[in-house]
Amino acid sequence: MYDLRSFLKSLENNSEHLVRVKKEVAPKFEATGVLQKLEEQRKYPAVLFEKVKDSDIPVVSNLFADRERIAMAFGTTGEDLNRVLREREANPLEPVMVEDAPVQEVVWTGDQVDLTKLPLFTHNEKDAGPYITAGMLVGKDPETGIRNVGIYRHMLQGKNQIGIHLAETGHGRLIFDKYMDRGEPEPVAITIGHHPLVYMGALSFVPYGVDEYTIMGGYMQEPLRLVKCKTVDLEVPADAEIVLEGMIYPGDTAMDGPFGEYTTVYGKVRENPFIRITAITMRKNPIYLDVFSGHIDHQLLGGTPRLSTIYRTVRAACPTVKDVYMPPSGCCRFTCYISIKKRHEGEAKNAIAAAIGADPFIKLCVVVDDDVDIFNDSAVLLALSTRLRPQGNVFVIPNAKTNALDPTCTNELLVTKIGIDATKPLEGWPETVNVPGAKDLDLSQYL
Ligand SMILES: Cc1cc2nc3c(=O)[nH]c(=O)nc-3n(C[C@H](O)[C@H](O)[C@H](O)COP(=O)(O)O)c2cc1C
Ligand SMILES: [Mn+2]
Repeated sequence: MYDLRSFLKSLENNSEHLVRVKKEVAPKFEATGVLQKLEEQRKYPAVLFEKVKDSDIPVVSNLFADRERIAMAFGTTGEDLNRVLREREANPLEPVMVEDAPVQEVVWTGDQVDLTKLPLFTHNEKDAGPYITAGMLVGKDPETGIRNVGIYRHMLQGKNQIGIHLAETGHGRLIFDKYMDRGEPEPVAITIGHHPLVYMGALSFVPYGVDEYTIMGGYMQEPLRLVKCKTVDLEVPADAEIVLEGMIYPGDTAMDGPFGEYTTVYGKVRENPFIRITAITMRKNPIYLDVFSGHIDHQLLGGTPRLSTIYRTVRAACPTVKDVYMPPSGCCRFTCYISIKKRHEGEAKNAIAAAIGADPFIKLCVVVDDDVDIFNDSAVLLALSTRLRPQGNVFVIPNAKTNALDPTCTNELLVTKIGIDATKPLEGWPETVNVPGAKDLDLSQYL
């Protein structure tokens, strides 16, 4: 059975991946200060803050800040993560309903609802206030009844009120617009704290109409356990830590932002809808999960599961694609590296077109040969330095659609995209240096 605490347990006594802070920390800047300091030292453990000021609930953050740790959640290694993701995504499982749910051991409704009792962090200096950053929001298409899950960050706006920013690129926006067009309120529920595979499923880049709960089941290789909500007609993961239930009413808006985004800069203030919280349910001793917004925790969480959809689309254009990666140096969204075993000249360009078509966030797409390690920025830069012949191999798509948060985007949603074919020509290219026998040499015999 998968939940947040079982995963934390698996990391116990592994200080590279989990550290505990016993000293009390302030939820505003002090906890995230610890995370930024670790980041400056190039350390990316999950951090369990045992005591957060003014709350009885401990907080875990930075859970997704390391690709190797995400792979551990899948029971594999970083090297094999993309393959495992793709395989499991292709085998979704329907969730099952249960009656008794740990996440409903405690139920607050009506006047009991008080979000200020939760240890919400204020992350970065210019943030408008505390934000919920690890909430998986479920909604239902009002026409088909099909569920959709995604992560949407929420500004704390009152005891029972949080904001919501629904980007034009997300399915959450499509559902919201359908309710508003009908003039009806939208019921929603937000899950905070669960196993990393459940989060990966929420961020999987599956088409509209695919219920992300089935992808979570695929990732876990067992059905996700769901329970009915207390105040809205929706289902939430039974083994979660905390759930917020609520309604978005037509016309309800409030100012939201600025907020530090995955782009590493602040997103601007917007007039956004808000959610009226009708219930908070939780375990008896819940653990609150936070995502360190604007930092690698946020980037890897969002960027990792997208890679399987990009791969699948690129593979249709170029069957010999080896792998795809969106590195943290591109915020895990804007830059995409693709390695291929080139069979025909021009194939790399088809691969680029497919990747840019698959994911509107990609702005710079580089294709290299299969001997280049795309998980290593330096190796890709070496290929750009030694193999790229820019004439005819760099192309630009002016004014294509992107995500509004891209700091270079104009006119709300337009950005210029660049494709680079850095593969060597099939004929007449010099060989790469190599010392014969070095691969199998046992260094302990010599040093
Ligand atoms: C920590 C985190 C916070 C996010 N916050 C938002 C947000 O506030 N608004 C938004 O539109 N997308 C946000 N996203 C991106 C969406 O979760 C992502 O696009 C997801 O695939 C949407 O799923 P859906 O299209 O099925 O609704 C966030 C992602 C992460 C990892
Ligand atoms: Mn979706």
